[in-house]
Amino acid sequence: MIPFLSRLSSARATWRMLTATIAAVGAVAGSFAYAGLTPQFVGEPAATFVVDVMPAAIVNAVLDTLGSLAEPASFLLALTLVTVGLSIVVFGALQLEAVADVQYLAVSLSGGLVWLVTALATGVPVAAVAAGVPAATIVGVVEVAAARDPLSVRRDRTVDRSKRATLQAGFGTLSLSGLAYVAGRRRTPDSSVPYLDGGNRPPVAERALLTQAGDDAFDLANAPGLISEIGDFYTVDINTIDPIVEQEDWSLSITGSVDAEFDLSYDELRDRTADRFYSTLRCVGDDLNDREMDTAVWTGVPVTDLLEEAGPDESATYAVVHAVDDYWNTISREALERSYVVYGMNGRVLPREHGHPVRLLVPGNWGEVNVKWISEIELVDERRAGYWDERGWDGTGEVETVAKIWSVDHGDDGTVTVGGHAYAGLEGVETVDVSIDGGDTWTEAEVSAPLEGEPRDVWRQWRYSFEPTADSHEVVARAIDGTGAVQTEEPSGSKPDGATGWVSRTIDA
Ligand SMILES: Nc1nc2c(c(=O)[nH]1)N[C@H]1C(S)=C(S)[C@@H](COP(=O)(O)O)O[C@H]1N2
Ligand SMILES: [Mo]
Repeated sequence: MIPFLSRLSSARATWRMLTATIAAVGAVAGSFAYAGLTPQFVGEPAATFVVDVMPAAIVNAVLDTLGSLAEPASFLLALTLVTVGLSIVVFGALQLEAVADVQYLAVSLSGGLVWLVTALATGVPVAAVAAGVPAATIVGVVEVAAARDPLSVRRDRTVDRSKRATLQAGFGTLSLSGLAYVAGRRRTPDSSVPYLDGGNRPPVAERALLTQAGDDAFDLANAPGLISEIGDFYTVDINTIDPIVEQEDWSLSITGSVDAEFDLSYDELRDRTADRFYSTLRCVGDDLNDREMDTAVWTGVPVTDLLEEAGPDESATYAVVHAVDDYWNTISREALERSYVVYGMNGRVLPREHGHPVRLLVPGNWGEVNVKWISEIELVDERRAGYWDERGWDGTGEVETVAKIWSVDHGDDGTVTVGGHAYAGLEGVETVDVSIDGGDTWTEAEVSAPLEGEPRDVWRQWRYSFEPTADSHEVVARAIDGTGAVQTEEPSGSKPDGATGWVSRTIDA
């Protein structure tokens, strides 16, 4: 047999493959230890890739079946992909070494190639060293150990000798990966967010709103108050690892059908007169009684202030709002003119997962148009499909009215208190009706005081206590909005344009 072909024989290749996989795991671990969950981590471009290449139908099916597990699952898939990819690279280097028959060639080659691939994928050459070095080290350790092994004197024992070295390297890498995990966790940016003016509590104006909401809130079991805490506030976005945008690197461009396009820096935005207001967000994908609905105190500048400076054309009837994560969405000119570019949440700097440093807040409309990590507002003359429009959704307009039954509390005296949150967008919630007989008879629930201010886009809490007269009661709730319109009874799922119908729960006495 031709000598170099025998060196590529399958038995040996299997062990090279294993070495390559260990080196790839080491590279991923090294990269994580250095970068944490940031875009410099080699897993992040893979995660983006997973989301981008997966057909929309699959993404939706996965989200439906896995729910909140979808994100960790897609991250695991991304990590697997990246490990397989890098191990193919290292395997290539090992095979090349065998063909060329140059001892230790694969050490520098695999280190260099892993570095190159990581640098190209992340765009950060310096951080990519943290992936290249472990890969080279692991291949080096295996090769040196193998060369030292007395059995290796005889060429044909290559498989046996590398077996031992490879297994040792494998166990070593696994234990170091544990340390890398701990290190990477510590490098992941702190999710505790500073207060807006750098103090140790919210600035006065925000504090006043937070205090008011705190005073007016019902204390409902298993449900939030009138303000959702950062950390409890739901998050929905297309990213497995959210972008990190520094304030000093951020700018917003106003472009398209305007007299004068212009860019705005973070400092320039902060210098403008800001408003503070309550506003509720709800995802169009939120199931009827689910919890993708929350409220915060937001701090930001009305978009009309920026439009005044840009001078939009008469013909500009829509705006396409772009973001750093390649997400985009379209809203009507009318919705744009009631929007805010927001940089504060509950008196704190806008957190990373909610779009740091600046997002759009569109009072009254579904969550998906509230573009996070905003980069550009492009005025256009015709409506354009947004990210979710392209995936079969129709959720850029105003929200549906809903009363949730989130809270059921059995008192010691046998009374049952049910309650929850009701939201009707810009119309506001006027009252909530409750039925404990499946909708035959209705009573007005007690509702929390309406949080004042403009816009009026904020939920209210409701609660109702009753003495059970049967083993179980079918409790139904419906909201009535500020115009007197009753929440529609007609049931529909969330796709494409938001869930409708009345929430109903069977509650045992
Ligand atoms: N840049 C960007 N903005 C985005 C999204 C996104 O994926 N990327 N998701 C949207 C969706 S579908 C919703 S419901 C809201 C959720 O905002 P939150 O995560 O702050 O609750 O953000 C919207 N803004
Ligand atoms: Mo959403």
